[in-house]
Amino acid sequence: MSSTWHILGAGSLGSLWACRLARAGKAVRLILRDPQRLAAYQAVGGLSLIEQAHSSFFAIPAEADEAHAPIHRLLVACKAYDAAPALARLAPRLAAGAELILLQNGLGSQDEVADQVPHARCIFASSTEGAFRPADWQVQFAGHGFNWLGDPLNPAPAEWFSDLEEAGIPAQWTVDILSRLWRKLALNCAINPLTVLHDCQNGGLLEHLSEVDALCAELAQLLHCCGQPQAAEGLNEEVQRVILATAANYSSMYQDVRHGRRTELHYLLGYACRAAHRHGLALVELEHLRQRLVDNLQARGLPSD
Ligand code: NAD
Ligand code: KPL
Repeated sequence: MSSTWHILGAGSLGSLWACRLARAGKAVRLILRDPQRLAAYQAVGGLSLIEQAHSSFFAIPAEADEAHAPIHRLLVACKAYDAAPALARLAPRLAAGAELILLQNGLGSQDEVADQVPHARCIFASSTEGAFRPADWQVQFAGHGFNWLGDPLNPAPAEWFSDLEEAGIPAQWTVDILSRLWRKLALNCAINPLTVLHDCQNGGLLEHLSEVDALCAELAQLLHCCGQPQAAEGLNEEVQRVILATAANYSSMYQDVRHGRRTELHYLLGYACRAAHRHGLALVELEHLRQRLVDNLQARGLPSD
C-alpha cells in the first residue's frame, strides 16, 4: 500500500499538515480544486509555512481533483460543507482499504463522507491547532494546540500514526473521538454564535454570562441525551475558562462572518438543534440562538444553512 499522504484542500489546516509532513520527509501530494487552482499553485511552486516570523518553503507536488492515480491515504482538510461533495468526486480513485482522515470541525460531515465511501476507513479528527492564510499558498501557524484522532468503528490505531509524531504534529489516538467532537461542538455552540450576535471578541461574553450559562445547561442536557455524559462534565466551567483564556481572540465563526464567508453553522449549532429535535428535547435557548443567528446571517446576505 502506498504511503503517500494525499491532502485535499490547500487551505489553512491542510497546508499546515502538508508542510510539516513534507519537512519530515513524508511523501505528500496536494489535491486542488481544479486546473486553474493547480496552474496558480504551479506558478508559485510550493507552500510557505510561517512560524513566528520565520518562513519555510516546501515544493510539494500537486494535482487537480480530476487526476486518476489511486489514493490510499487522504487527509480531508476542507470545510465541513465541502467534504461530502469533494469525496463524491474522489470516491472512484480510492484504493481498496483506503483510509481517510477527516479534519472537519463539528459533527455531521463525517457521516456524510462515510456514506459516500462505504468501503474506506474514516478516521475522525478533532483539532485545537490554529492556522490562517495571510495569502494564497502561505499558511501562518497561529496557535499551538492538539489533535485527537480515532475511528468510532475500530479502536485499532492507524498503522501510519507514528508519521504524525515524526512530523511534529501533536496527536493522540483515542477510542473516544466522538466524545471529543461533541465536547468541542458544545464549546463552539456556547461561544461562537454569541460572539457574532454581540459583535465581540470571546472576552466580550463576560458581559453575557447568564446567556452562556443557560446555553451550557441545555447543551449538557443534550449531551446526556445523546449518550455523551463525559462530554457534559464541567462544560460550563470549561466554557468560562476558554472565554477567559481566549478573551482577546475573535471566534472562528466571528471571523468567517466578518470576512463574508459561509459559516459551519449547519455542523455546529444546527447539528445540536437537529439532535435535540430527534430526541424530542425542547431546548428553547439553543433553538432561539439558532434562529437569531440565521436571521443575522440572512440580513448580511450570507448562507444560513
Ligand atoms: P480553509 O477554508 O482555510 O481551507 C479549506 C480549503 O479546502 C480551501 O482552500 C478550499 O479551496 C479547499 N477545498 C474545498 N473543496 C475542495 C475540493 N473539492 N477540492 C480541493 N480543495 C477543496 O479551511 P480551514 O480553516 O483549513 O478549515 C478546515 C476544517 O478544519 C474546518 O472544518 C475547520 O473548522 C477546521 N479547523 C480549522 C482550524 C484553523 O485554525 N484553521 C482549527 C481547527 C479546526
Ligand atoms: O474553537 C473555537 C473557535 O473559535 O472556533 C474557540 C476558541 C474554542 C471558541 O469557541
